[in-house]
Amino acid sequence: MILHHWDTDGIASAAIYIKIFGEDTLFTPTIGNYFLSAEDFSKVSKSEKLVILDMNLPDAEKLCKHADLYIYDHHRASAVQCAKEHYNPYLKGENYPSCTTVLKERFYYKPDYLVALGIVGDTGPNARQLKEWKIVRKVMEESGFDFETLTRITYLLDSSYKLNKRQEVLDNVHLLLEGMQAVLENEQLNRNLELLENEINMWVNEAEDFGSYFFLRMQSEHHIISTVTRKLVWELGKPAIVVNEKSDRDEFYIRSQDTTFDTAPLIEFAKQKGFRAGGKKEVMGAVLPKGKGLEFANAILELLEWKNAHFS
Ligand SMILES: [Mn+2]
Repeated sequence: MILHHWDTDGIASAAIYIKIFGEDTLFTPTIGNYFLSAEDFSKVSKSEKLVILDMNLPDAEKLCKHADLYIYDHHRASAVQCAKEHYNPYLKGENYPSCTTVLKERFYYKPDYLVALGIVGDTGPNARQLKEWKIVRKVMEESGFDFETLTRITYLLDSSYKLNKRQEVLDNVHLLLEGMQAVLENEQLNRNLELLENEINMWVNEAEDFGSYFFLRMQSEHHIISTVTRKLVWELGKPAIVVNEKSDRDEFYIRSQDTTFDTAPLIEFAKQKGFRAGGKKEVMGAVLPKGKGLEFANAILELLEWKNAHFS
């Protein structure tokens, strides 16, 4: 079984793995959960061999009792000792832009559109600054698609998880294996995107400018907090803090383009408070109990010493 992240990098990683090793059962956790629910755990633990792509699951150790575990990832993680293989350059202190570049290195996979889309999906316009940009550039030259079109493909693939369509996420792996044109022409994904773009733009427009950063308090049942935060940072060029108040939980997101910014102490802080939190150097997401979002945002602001502002 292949367990993969629900985003473009996770979908492209699963596609690469299938291309190398052949067909396998696909699984993605309940969307929004960066861990396995009891139900997910029981489904996953029935397989003999489990390959985890582009996810750092906190309960990975527990899976070793049930399955041979192989992990390929690029998120912040600590070594899972019981795994047959845990290949994550982060364990050696190296940041890789995508899981697809991890698979490329580990299996000597020839860089193609799958590797490129993983990079574009996870890094967006920052891809141009990476040493891996040459992979993306080559795909652009050979396909005739410009960067905007590659970005659109990642948005189309990501539209499924954002609208909470779990089966569609899995279906997208084989759709992507048909090629980039097949994704661009897929009617369902295009309908998804139109719906999402309207909602995301609405929230981005409601963000409050606090001078050195943006703050947004939003209410959406869709998985769009990370997109909204990225859009604020990438299009308006300032760090952003976003709180999303859902029916059953609050979500928190912070992102900055400042190269000196590191979320490590923030993640530590959130975990000490008993919340699920994770991310990369420039971004942190946390899931909070319902009604705790604003309080947490204020605590983070104090920790960062950005300004004396108080969200209310
Ligand atoms: Mn990734």
